[in-house]
Amino acid sequence: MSNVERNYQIAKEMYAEMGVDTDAVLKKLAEVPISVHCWQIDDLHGFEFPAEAMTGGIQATGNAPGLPKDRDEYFANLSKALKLIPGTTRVAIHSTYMNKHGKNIGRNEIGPEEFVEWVDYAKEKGVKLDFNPTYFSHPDFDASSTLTNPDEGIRNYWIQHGIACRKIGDYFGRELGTKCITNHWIGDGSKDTVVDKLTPRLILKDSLDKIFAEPLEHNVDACESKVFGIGSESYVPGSNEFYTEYAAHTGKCIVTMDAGHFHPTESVGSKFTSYLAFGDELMLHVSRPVRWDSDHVVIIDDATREIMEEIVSYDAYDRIHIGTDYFDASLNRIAATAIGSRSARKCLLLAMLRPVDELKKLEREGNYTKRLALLEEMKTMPAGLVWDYFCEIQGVPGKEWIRDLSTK
Ligand code: RNT
Ligand code: ZN
Repeated sequence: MSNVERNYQIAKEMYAEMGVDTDAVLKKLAEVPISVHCWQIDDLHGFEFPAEAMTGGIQATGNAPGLPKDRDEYFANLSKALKLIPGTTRVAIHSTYMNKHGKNIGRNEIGPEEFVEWVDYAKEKGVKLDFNPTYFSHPDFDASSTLTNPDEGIRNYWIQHGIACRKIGDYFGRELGTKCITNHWIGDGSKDTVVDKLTPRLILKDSLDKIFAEPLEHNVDACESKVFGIGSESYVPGSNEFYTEYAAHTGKCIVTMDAGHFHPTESVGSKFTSYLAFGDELMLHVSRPVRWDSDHVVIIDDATREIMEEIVSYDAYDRIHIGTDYFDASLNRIAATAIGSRSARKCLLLAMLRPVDELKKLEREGNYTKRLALLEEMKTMPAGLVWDYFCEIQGVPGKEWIRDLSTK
């Protein structure tokens, strides 16, 4: 028996005394998918216009060495990161990670051909894919106005991009035997006071109607809200209320909540049940907001723990889809991809290791003192020993991966 397994046996007994079956937890923990974003590996450069600056109110700051110099290095680095992430992993890619095979086509014209390598890669690695249209970082367009652009020609370009992307999502879903979530986020918004906030929202509604017109069997669309971005400090048409209403009224998409896209004191996890109460699904971008930035590497913090606790409390694994989203160029990018994804799953483990039925019972009985006492005692239980064993049985390095980390 390895040390890790022996430690696990001790932890297992301790959790059993608290009414938690750790073997069942480990089984479930391995199954719940986390959709790992592909863009931390290269600061969201992609392969289309890799040298261009990012637009659309987002920014990767930092200058760590190790940016992949070409496609091969990119995939090699992504593979290294995936090897460090235990549990069922999906990969979320952006349309700019396409391969045009030398063709001169715009984002409005892309199709499955530009992504065959990704499907091959996914099959080889045994992962599923999720997708994101890229309504930003385009040298010919100002990303502050895409699906809400008053210019019909420009707006149509982006509508066509949205349509093309969900067909690619449908292709991924068909090829890989699981629905692909295609997440639509636009950086549209305004730096300063807006007098007419309604017109952009009416235009956005119309654009989405056009994008989502055709039903697709293997694709689920999601719309990601945001409260503000760089250059869109005063107004963002694609707010949480807007997409929530759009999803509820049309049934054409689900809502994506990015943990960094709300007011600093709002907690994302506490919102889920309002959607679950109506039978709605949600997509998540697990991220970490710090001051103005919504995209620091995920860590084990209260906000992420609450997100996972809310999923576990209602067994909402099939209704709330977990994905990560951050880009920090100041760190070793392979490690950053692994750290955030591991921490997201560690938070899921911490949530699963709570005696949820007992806590709910105490709550029903109005025994709030015992509820609080139990919640607090659970926080110092040996979850790390369960995590180490999880990594071992998943064939993924535990803490020892840190030893091999050379780059700053
Ligand atoms: C931006 C959104 C969006 C992007 C990715 C790259 O604020 O969070 O999800 O981070 O599409
Ligand atoms: Zn996001």
